Amino acid sequence: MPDFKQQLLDRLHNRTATIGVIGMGYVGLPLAVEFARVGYHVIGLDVLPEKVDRLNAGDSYIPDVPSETLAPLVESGHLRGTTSYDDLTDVDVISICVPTPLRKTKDPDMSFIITAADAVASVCHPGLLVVLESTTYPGTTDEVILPRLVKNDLTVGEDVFVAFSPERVDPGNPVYGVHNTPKVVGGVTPACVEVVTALYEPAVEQVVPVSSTAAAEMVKLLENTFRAVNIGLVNEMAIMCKRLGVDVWEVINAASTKPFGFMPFYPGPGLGGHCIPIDPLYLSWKLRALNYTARFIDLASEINTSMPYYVIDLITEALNGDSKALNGSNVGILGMAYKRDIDDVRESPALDIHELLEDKGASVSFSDPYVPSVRLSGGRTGRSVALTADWLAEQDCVVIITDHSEFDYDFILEHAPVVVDTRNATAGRDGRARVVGL
Ligand code: SAJ
Repeated sequence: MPDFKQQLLDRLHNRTATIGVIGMGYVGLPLAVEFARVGYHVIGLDVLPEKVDRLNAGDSYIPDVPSETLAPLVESGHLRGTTSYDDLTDVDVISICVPTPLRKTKDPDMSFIITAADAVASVCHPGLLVVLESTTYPGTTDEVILPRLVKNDLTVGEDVFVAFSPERVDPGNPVYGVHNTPKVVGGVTPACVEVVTALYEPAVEQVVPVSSTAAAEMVKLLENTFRAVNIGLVNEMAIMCKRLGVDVWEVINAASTKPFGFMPFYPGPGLGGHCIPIDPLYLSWKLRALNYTARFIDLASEINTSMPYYVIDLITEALNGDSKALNGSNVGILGMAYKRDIDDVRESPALDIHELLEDKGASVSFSDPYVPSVRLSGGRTGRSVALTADWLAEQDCVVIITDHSEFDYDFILEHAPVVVDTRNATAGRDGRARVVGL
């Protein structure tokens, strides 16, 4: 019986291993590049031909991966793209980096993982290591991935090796990337931990083994639930401070002077992005199946999803100050992205606020230098307008939803009649506009 573990370790140590990465998105492409940079031969698989074509042309579509980095790896043959699982037949490792969104019912959408797992099962062979990187509920690797791989009479830990390693890619982060972000790994067996550690060690500064795949899955959920719950807490603090007539931003900044035992989070118009609003709900969904209610997650989600409605109340309050009704007013939104200085609108609260304003009869437009257009309700396309003095003056109320660095806040305060500032972006500035804060 061949020693498949040693054969794989040898291939990893001498970089003759070939690695398949499924999902060439903001997680998979940076990972594929990092593997290729340390000498592995990598095949990046994606279902979108246009991504594969651009990858094979050395033309990056992920801002965190410069084409100057990608192109030489493609030219040297260390990285190539494909849309066919046939090309993964002989690889030594397969890393699954596919999306894990929510369905409309707020339940996990496991379809991407299941499709990938079934495809991997079709090319599974003795000596293969399969690593799931997609954020998911504890138990996914053991319950969804593993059964599909061992059905061919393969024994996990001897013939096939299975692990989970949460992706920790923070798009746009100028400091942390794949190489210098510690990589948590959990294997089905100790041999699985040994080979998955050998896989990442050349590419990542620090590998952090944990005792099981479920522990590794839970690590990522703790990280992002921590953020969602603390953002929910500070959003509720903002609501309470408003009732008390206290400036929540002053309170947070002063609390932040505590050199220990405190970590600042900031209130905002709601919780956007494809991680923080979604990942905790994978955990609460799993626990419901175990007859447990994850109350902190549910409460944080309730508060965070209520923030767009709270912003509508602030806009209504601001218009009332000028004896105007929301119905029939012009409202200008500054920023549609889910957080500053990026172009991503997934789950952005700005989309909810835009729709709520229109539902109440306001005439809504937006300006976002990173977001030229967005899909609005009813399949319409909304287009960003230029941030001009005329546009600002035409508004009955301007609302800052995303505090992009390139906005000229002095200019905004000079030309808008009233500003609802959900990000404290105008702090310390004066201008003609009346400002209503969160
Ligand atoms: N937000 C607040 N108040 C805060 C922080 C964030 O309202 O104090 C809002 C943001 O405006 C945004 C949402 O929450 O709408 C999410 O913001 P985020 O800063 O958590 O950024 P994300 O969604 O890009 O989260 C990613 C995550 N990375 C991974 O999952 C690998 C998260 O774990 C990182 O901690 C986060 O980036 C980061 O720190 O930048």
